[in-house]
Amino acid sequence: MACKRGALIVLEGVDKAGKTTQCKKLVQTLQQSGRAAEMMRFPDRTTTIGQLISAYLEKKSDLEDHTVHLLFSANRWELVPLMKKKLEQGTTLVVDRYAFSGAAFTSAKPGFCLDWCMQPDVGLPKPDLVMFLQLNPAEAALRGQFGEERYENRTFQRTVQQRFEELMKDSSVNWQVIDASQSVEEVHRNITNHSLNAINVAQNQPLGELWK
Ligand code: 2DT
Ligand code: MG
Repeated sequence: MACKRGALIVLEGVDKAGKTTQCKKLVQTLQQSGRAAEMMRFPDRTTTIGQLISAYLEKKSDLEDHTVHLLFSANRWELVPLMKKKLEQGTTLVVDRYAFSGAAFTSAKPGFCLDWCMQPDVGLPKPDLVMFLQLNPAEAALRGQFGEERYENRTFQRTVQQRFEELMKDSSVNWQVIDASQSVEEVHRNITNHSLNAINVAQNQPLGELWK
């Protein structure tokens, strides 16, 4: 019998919501329970395309806005063969940001509509679960200053939040909103519960195509 596929689980949210911390904790918990699980993150700054994106985010280079948007998308597509292979082998993938960040961040720039921003990612492997770590701007501010990278400022993040809210209206995606203002352990418990459920459902279903 072919082995059951892993689930594609994505964590999204504005900066400071705790995505990276929670992704790591989730992978650890899944592994400790005997499940195959690995973390991925987008952008993946290790590839050739990822290095272009990284230099842009660090403000070491400037790229035209449409161009960098397409690079972020290409950075996901270049990892698709690997993602599919791992999922088929039964490994659950826990992903820090995905196409939703892609559409939310670029469409927060003047002159971009959400629909145009979504198009390059249409047909990517569809997440079985997308958890949005919800944190209001006041609470995010309590977690300290933003860093020095591009996009790390309060006005831009507010617009990004609004774009995420638009994306969450799409009921073809399994969105779960997680209250990220709770303690790290409480958030982790919540995320683990949703994930175990998604893993159970996904193993009997084919992998879907995003926004298609
Ligand atoms: P971190 O490495 O701290 O997550 O920051 N972004 C991300 C986009 O603009 N488009 C995308 O497709 C993705 C995945 C969000 C990465 C920054 O890059 C932004 C913050
Ligand atoms: Mg960041």
